[in-house]
Amino acid sequence: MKNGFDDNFLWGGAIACSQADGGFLEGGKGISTQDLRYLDPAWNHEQVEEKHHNSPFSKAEFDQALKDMDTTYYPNRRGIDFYHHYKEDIALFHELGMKIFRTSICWSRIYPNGDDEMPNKEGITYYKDMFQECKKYGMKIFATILHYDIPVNLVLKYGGWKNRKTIDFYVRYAKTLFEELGDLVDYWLPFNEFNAGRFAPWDGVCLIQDEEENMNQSIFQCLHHQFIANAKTVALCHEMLPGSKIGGMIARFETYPATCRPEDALQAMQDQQYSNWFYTDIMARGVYPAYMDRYFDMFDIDIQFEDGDDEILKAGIVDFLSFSYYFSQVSTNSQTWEKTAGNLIMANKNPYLETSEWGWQKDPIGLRISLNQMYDRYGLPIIIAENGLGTGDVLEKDGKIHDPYRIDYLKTHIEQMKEAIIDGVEVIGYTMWGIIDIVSCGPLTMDKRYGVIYVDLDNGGKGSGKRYKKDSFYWYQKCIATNGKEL
Ligand code: BGP
Repeated sequence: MKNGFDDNFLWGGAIACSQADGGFLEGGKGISTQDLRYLDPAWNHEQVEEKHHNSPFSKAEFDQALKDMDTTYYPNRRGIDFYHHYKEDIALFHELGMKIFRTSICWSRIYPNGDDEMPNKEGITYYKDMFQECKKYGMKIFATILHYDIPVNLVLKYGGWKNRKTIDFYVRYAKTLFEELGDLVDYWLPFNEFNAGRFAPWDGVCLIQDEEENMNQSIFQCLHHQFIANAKTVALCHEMLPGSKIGGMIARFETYPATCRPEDALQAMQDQQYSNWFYTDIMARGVYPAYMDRYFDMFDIDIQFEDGDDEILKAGIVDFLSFSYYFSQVSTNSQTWEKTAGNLIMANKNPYLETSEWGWQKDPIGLRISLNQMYDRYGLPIIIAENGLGTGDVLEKDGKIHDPYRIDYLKTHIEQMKEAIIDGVEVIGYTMWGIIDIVSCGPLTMDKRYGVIYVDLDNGGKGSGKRYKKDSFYWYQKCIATNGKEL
């Protein structure tokens, strides 16, 4: 029986380029869809999340965002200026003792418009330099090929993921990465949170909403194109880079029944199928699962396959699975299922769990459940690609940040990860989310900080940009140094 983390367990941290890099339009970069998410001063955080995370852009909003580019503040264009600070930040990751660094590559740095004849050399050089900086310290690289941000031109000119041509542009982009960065990257991840397309249609599938369209049909047709792109990229990686590992990822929504009534247990099972298993079944088994037929009928979804799609999916089985885990949720009762199915279900609060200031319910045991269920289902190695607590933190006058709440969150979740390993689950790595404070994805704010490293920037991008080690930095440093023994 395993008794915890083995010696080559990959302790690390994760960020995403569109939330961290900044360097907007520098180095030959084109405009990406994540550059267009703006903050209207009249909006509160929930409205920002609703407007540009949970729902697609309307055509009018999209045009407006393009028009107002120079007069409105767009947090993702500044990020935390990782683009210019990466040497300093990676030195801090090394000081932490990190074994692996997960970040995403910005498609519009490599192909500024997505359909360019040739790749942008400056973009490739940036990633070579940045990844080599990690290698200097012996860190492995866990590279997300697409973390939501596609070149805006692909949406404007081709309709983005609605158009099968985007599959070809994506696979060509991935091929260029394999050619140029294949000797530096250890773990590849084609898509961040595959199921984001369902619960965050702007982020996940970059969808522009036309009035008359059946949104569910559009979302799942886009997801099908992404499944094909994913499978083709997995097969290409196996062919071009036999020594590398390429995996799949979802946002894991561990879902409990509203009550022990059989109807509610059935509801929770279906929510797990529609929110979680649908996506990993295709990436790990290569076929659409039969239980989705009922779902597609219910929502008038008729996915258009092309000849050969079935074979492509079967040939694109991933080497590992990963997921982001922040909270668990309680399934809605069966009466409201039609409205929430497959969506982020936050309708019912779990009375046994504490809720964070951002409304996410902290459930370390839920992580252990998720790990067991995913490993039992597929038997594939698992990396926890994101886990962390987003909160407001206070920079004290003496430069310290006291974040016992974050230490408690990480400690309890790492303890349960260890229990899962003792349960027999092959967990090979943990890249804590937001290892350094970055712009939060949904609410687009610096008020929801995840890092063990504080960045002195506020929501308007103002501040010194200076980095500070929080109390949790020293805690995580000791956790890594003792390989999870001292928590
Ligand atoms: C996931 C994304 C990350 C990260 C995380 C936390 O969906 O993969 O980009 O942001 O959510 O969410 P938030 O930043 O909205 O708190």
